[in-house]
Amino acid sequence: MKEAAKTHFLRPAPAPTLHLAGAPVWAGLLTAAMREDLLGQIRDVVRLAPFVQPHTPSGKPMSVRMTSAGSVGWVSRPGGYAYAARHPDGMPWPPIPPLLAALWAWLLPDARPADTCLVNLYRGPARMGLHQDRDEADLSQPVLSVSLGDDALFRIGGSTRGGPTQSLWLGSGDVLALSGPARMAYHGIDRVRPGSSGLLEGGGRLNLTLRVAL
Ligand code: MD3
Ligand code: FE
Repeated sequence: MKEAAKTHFLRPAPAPTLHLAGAPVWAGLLTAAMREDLLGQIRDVVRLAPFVQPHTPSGKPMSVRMTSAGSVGWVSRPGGYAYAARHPDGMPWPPIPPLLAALWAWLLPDARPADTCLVNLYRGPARMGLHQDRDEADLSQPVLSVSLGDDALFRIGGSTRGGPTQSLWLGSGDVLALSGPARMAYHGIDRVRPGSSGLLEGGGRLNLTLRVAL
C-alpha cells in the first residue's frame, strides 16, 4: 500500500456524510491517489481472475461482469448462487486488495475479517435489479461497498419487496456500509452515467463489495 493510504487509515474514521435507510455513506472517502492505487490493485485481481458474465439460475445473462478476490468468490451456477473456492475457469481467487482489507478494518473494527470481495463491472447499459444479499452464512456481519469510476444511481428499500425506496447517486471513491437492518434491504443499481469519470480506461464503473461469506 502507498504511504498516503496507510497514514490516512491511522486517523480515526470520519463521521459519515449521510445515512441512507440507516446505512452510513462516506461520500468521496477515497482520495484521488487512493482511487488510482485501488484501481491498480483491482487490475491485479482481474489479471489473475478474469471477469465473467454470470447468468441467473433461470439462465438469463446478467449485464454486470463479475469476479472476486479472497478465500472464496461469488459464483452463479445452474443450481443457484454460492461462494466457491475457485473461479469458474478453475483458478483460485487472488487475495483481497490490501487497501480494501485496511478500509474494512478501519470502518468496521468490530466485524469479522472480510473473506471475499466481489468485483462488479458496469459498462454501457449494465444495471442490477433490486435484490437482497443473502448468500452469506452469517447475515449479522456487515457488507462494505466501494464505488470507482462513473456515477451510478443506487436504490435501496426495506427488507421486503415492493415497499418504498430511496435513491442516491454513488460516485467514485464513495463508501457505504450495510449493517443492522440495512443488511437485509432490497437494493440495486438503476443506471450508470456514462463519461462521468475518467478513472477507468474505456469508461464504466466498478463496485467492490467486501463481505464475510463463510
Ligand atoms: C445493501 N452491488 O454486488 S453496492 C451486489 O453497485 C450489489 O454493484 C451493487 O448489490 C453495485 O450485491 C450495490 C451497495 C450495496 C452492496 C451490498 C448491500 C448495498 C447493499 C447489501 C445489503 C444491502
Ligand atoms: Fe447486492
